[in-house]
Amino acid sequence: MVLKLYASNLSPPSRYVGVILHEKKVPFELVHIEFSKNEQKSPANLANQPFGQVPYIEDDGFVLYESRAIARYIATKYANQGTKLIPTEDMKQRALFDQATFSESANFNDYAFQLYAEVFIKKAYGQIPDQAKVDELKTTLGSKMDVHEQILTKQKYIAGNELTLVDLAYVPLATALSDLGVDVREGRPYVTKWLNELINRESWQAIKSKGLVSTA
Ligand SMILES: N[C@@H](CCC(=O)N[C@@H](CS)C(=O)NCC(=O)O)C(=O)O
Repeated sequence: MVLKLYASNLSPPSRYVGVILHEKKVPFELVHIEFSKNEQKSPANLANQPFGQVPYIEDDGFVLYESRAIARYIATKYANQGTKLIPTEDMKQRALFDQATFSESANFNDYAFQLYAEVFIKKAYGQIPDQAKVDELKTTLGSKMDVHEQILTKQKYIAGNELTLVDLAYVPLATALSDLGVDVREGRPYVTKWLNELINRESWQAIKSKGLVSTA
């Protein structure tokens, strides 16, 4: 049975899962969840995602939520097709990949998502962003991105010299923020080179141009 992705185009983690499915050449059926109707909190969706959020997947009766866990599952299940994306052979490479995974969540996503929520989501719901909070988040995110810049002077990608799932996790939120006028590339040549390479990948270009759409 074809894999089902429950997701919204407004959701950066949903778009991340779309990118990974594309990279791994896994066809999927999109089940669009309409935030304006609060569909994510319907009894059926809460039964699958108890926090009432997207994305989640259903794969032959197996339900999984949390975008990074979904990405790992897909990259592991389809290890022999598409882009590799997880170091499998070397224990230390795998540990560095884990380090990068948790670091992306703590040192990028936590601040970048709060900023996205404060600016984009509040505006979408007719609320006024708290400018002091926006400024504080921009400063903190900027200092975290300065550390990313240092990391990328020493290695090509976030977990080492090979592209992994972690690099692609940055793209949906970094580009959404750039559209809102907060470009994490600004003044950071190594971050710029790294992010531009990811943005130019076919997987992101497909999601960017068509949005999340069924491919099965
Ligand atoms: N850590 C989760 C985050 C999921 C998340 O925050 N989803 C948001 C959209 S980006 C959502 O469904 N919000 C609707 C709600 O909370 O009601 C992941 O990576 O999958």
